[in-house]
Amino acid sequence: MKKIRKIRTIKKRSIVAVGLALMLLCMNVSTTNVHAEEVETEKTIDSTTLTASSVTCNYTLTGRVEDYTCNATPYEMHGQLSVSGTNIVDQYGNTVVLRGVSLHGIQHTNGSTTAFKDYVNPSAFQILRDEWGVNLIRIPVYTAENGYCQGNASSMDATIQSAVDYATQLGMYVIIDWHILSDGNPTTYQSQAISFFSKYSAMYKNHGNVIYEICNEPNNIDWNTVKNYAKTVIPYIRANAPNALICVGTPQWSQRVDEAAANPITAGDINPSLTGSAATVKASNILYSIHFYSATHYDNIRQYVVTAHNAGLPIFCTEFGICDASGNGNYDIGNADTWMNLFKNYNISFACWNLSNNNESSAMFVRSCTKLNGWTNSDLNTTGAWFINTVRPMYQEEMANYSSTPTTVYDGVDYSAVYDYDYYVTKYPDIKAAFGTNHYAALQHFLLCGMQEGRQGNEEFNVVYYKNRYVDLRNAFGTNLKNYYMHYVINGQKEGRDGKNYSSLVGRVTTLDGVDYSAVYNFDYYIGQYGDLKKVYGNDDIGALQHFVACGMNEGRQACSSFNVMSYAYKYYDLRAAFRNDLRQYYIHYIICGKKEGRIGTGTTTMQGGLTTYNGVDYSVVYNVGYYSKKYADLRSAFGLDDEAYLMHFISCGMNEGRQGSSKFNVLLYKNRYVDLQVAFGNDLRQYYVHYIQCGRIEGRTAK
Ligand code: IDC
Repeated sequence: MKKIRKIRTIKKRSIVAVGLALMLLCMNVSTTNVHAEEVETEKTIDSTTLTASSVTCNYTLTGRVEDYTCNATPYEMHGQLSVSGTNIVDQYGNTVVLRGVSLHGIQHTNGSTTAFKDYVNPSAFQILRDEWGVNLIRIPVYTAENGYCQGNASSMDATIQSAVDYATQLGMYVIIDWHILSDGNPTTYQSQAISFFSKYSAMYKNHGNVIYEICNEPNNIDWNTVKNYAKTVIPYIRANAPNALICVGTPQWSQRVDEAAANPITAGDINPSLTGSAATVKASNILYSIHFYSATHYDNIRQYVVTAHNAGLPIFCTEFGICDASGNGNYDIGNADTWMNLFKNYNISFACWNLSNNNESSAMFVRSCTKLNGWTNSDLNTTGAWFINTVRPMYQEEMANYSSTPTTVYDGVDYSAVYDYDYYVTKYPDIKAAFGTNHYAALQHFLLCGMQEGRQGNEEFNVVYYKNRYVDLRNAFGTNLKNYYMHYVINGQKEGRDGKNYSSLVGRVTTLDGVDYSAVYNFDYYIGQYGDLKKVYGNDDIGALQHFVACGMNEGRQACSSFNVMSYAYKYYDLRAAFRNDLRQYYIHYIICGKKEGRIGTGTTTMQGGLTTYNGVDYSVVYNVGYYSKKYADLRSAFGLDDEAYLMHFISCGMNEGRQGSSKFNVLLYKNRYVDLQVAFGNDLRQYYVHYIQCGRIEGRTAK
């Protein structure tokens, strides 16, 4: 009672004195979320601490993702991480400090409005990344407290997987934290831990951004027990993810890194088949957890870190708070800053507890804020404001260093064979104007746009020359310029090719989209044949072939001396029956089968074979398509290669009009020659044809 009154008094004064942040702090003091005996006493709030904790965020948050652009994601900058000495280093060997936010328990809620798993959403993560400066998300998978080993595995699985997906899409690192706590002995749920880490390391074996934390806070248990647990569990992770970072908790709620340093996990512990010195070296890519809560943990705990660091132990602060160890109560900002300075000196990565609106000091948002993203300043609790003030300058410094550092490497590929920053920005003033001295952004422009546009990235490599020079590449890549650059970077340079001055074409392209047209197509023949094409494609074999494929074949253009589409169609009635006037198909047929079958592509000038029977009547004694089509140009232009259309025409009109369908039958001769027929048929010409087919020919009459 007394205490509460005291707080209220302070609150009144403080609203005037220090404003909103303090008020928010005071709203938190009535909660009693205490989990660890060591902190039971840490619940009073005195005025000194209150004054020290009044933090306002130094940045104006908009919470709008579109206001921020991250010109390189954390993973693009660093890729797969590893441990070197006491440091985490990136794929280029540079030291990296991860700046993380820990979610609250993903099975927990704040008791009314908010389920903590709902902070797992892409906008939230993107704001953390771009506006706050965070590059790491920690996902606490509580084992107990109705957690993973107490009936909630499947819904927690869904949250873990979404969180990893979003983090991966945003290029952020992510810790999967097996959050033992009330179950202080990690072996309590050891078999569940084995299945859990087997499953997730298999699922994420290709995710260089996933970090495994195998036990949050061992407590009331000695290091040997923890170490034995680690020796048992880690091989299951290593079987799938041989290089992933792994964090191991230490005794006393992850404070006794000194005990781990005295007896660290060795390579032989993880892989018993090793012997000699190979077995006794420290196991690779393993870090040990230090946790602190700054209103509880002071120099004596820091000393454990100093001791362990001096002994060469890689340390990761996978969780900390700036209040007391209950997650609530007092803040000690000054001591939190002292801890952060130590971390800065030792390059220790960290994750701050916790991203929620829970009713406690360690929550980053005020209780009344139910937003799951889009936060602005008034949504921040003291922890949130302090955290942003702390990490955002680190982020800004990292980005500034990163973007001003000359680089030719992007996503693990070195583009120096085709790209040089100075050359690129000097040659293209628009790029200089847009990106200034941001080396990363200029390189990214080259990769995302410049190559497609055929921009030159260094003195030695000119993509047009490279393309002109190598017909095998033109056959493979066509007009996709980016592929030529990539080819040179990955293979071409090694093969001794070069991109120097070749202004005229070497060789001739015959392949487009994987189809080789050489059976029907030759560049020089094609442009030689057609003046219109020569003008446009004189020095562009890909363009000419594209024209041939898109138009030339449909138009029946001839593109080599050994294949003329009309000759081919005239010669083969089986093909005409199948393709009729679809000229393109005759070319394709010849490419795919005709040539192999020994069919002939030139030399035929009239249609061979063809359809002569309709409705059971055989017209062949008075009609064949070769004769009929050759004789009548009007029909040729109407029917082209359509045998059926000619025959239909002959039957329905041609005979009436007295058209001649065969050299063997001239209807006028027939009529004039036989008076009996004239008497019978008069001027009905059709009847003479029918008569000849049915009787006349058999009777030995003639009509030629
Ligand atoms: C606390 C939460 C609190 C919750 C409690 C039990 O802040 O809301 O009721 O856990 O689930 C840790 C633990 C971490 C604690 C945190 C603060 O890893 O789970 O969260 N803390 O007590 N170690 C030291 C402090």
